[in-house]
Amino acid sequence: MVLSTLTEGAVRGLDTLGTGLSSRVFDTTLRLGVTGLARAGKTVFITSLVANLLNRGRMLQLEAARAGRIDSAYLQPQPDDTVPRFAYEDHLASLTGPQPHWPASTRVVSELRLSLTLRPSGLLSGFQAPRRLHLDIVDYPGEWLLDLALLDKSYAEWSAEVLERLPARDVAAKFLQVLTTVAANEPHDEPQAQRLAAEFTAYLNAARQAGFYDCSPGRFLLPGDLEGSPVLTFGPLPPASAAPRRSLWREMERRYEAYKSKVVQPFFRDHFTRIDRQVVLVDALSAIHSGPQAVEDLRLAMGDALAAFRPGRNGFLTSLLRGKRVEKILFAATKADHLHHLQHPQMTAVIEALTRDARDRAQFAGAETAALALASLRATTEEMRPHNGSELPCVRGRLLETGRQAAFYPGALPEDPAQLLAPARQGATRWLEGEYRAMQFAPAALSLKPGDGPPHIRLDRAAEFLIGDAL
Ligand SMILES: Nc1nc2c(ncn2[C@@H]2O[C@H](COP(=O)(O)OP(=O)(O)OP(=O)(O)O)[C@@H](O)[C@H]2O)c(=O)[nH]1
Ligand SMILES: [Mg+2]
Repeated sequence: MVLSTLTEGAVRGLDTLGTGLSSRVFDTTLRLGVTGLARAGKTVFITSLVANLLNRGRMLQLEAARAGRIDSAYLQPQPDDTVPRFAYEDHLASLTGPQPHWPASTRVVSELRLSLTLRPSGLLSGFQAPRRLHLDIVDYPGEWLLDLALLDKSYAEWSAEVLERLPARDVAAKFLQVLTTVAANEPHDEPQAQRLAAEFTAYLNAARQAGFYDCSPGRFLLPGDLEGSPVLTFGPLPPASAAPRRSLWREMERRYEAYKSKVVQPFFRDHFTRIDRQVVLVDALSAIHSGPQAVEDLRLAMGDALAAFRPGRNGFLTSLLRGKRVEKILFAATKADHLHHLQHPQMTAVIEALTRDARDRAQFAGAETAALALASLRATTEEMRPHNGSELPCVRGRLLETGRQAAFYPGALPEDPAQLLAPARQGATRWLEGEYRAMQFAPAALSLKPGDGPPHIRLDRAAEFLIGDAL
């Protein structure tokens, strides 16, 4: 029975399903982590997934929904009292309200519990009690995974690595200039520390804007309620082997260590190690649009972030996990509604290639993995448009900037993703073969039939892979 694969199984006597009979309901809990780098599409994914599990009319590829095994679905108070609740109702209202708009960027980890009551199936179903699955969905920034690597690095090592990257980046010029004015061996002076940290944070944000993904420490970009606190008030300094006590260098080193023990370790202990299933969202199209360097950067960042899923390398994580591991990982290229479905296979090939190294390693660690292209909320329709005697597969939607309807062709994605990834690895600065355009669409105004969730592409397949075996 499926129960054996789940993490927590409990049998509780409950009066449910409105039968008036005191049925014994099997309760199981599954924790689904949803992550991805900034703007990858986490919030829209969770909102649409929950809306489509509550109203399952568009979830035909989710076998349990198609077969009618899901009796009911409802939101419940989550088990963790100190984690902010995922603002499902607000996000859904922005996406499906009378003036639909994308939800605001989110800055913290958040959580939501969706409970599903399930009808027993199979030969003995008449004798079996109904089951209930609590799906705890946890939204956390992918940047926080990158911080795992810090646990193995001393302040001097981390500083050296960061400083080595900077001279090649225009966005680092101001920080490097400030660095020349800082006396690392002099006694620590708080205004100086703050200036250094502020410039370093500004650099990280600018780097992120410019399409670089290796922007760690992750909490500098998403400080939440730690903003301004000493654990986020440090920056890299060149080596100072004989830095005296109470010097700026020593204080920066102390804060870096505090960041590791007070920010990074608690995240892995309290959130990461409890995840059973994981979806990693990737906005591959935006990276392709930004150019080869962004694609290569994305590939490297994915590799680093996913190192967390093969914990053997990291002593701290191994000891926390004690043999437990994530059972399934789905890599999903988001916003597939920017492409006509004729181009979806190419998009899937790109996401497979981008995450191949990481997937091979995660598989090695025992997790089942899959990759697909999806749109959490479909904002476009498809159309073929004549072009130079042939037909171009386009998508049509309302442009975010102007509000006008427009048809859009993003460019021909190659059949072989190596045509994108190889030049990116070799350091090309622009695509030779083709041009890729990106366009932002606004969510479309919807009139949903009763029983239907918001329109999507392959969200049901994603759900089938992630939780289908538990339903
Ligand atoms: N067309 C389309 N655009 C999408 C879809 N999902 C996300 N987007 C776009 O991507 C942007 C980011 O989506 P979010 O869900 O807010 O991404 P996030 O990962 O939660 O972002 P942060 O909270 O800032 O890290 C949205 O504002 C939309 O512009 C989709 O299914 N279709
Ligand atoms: Mg978000």
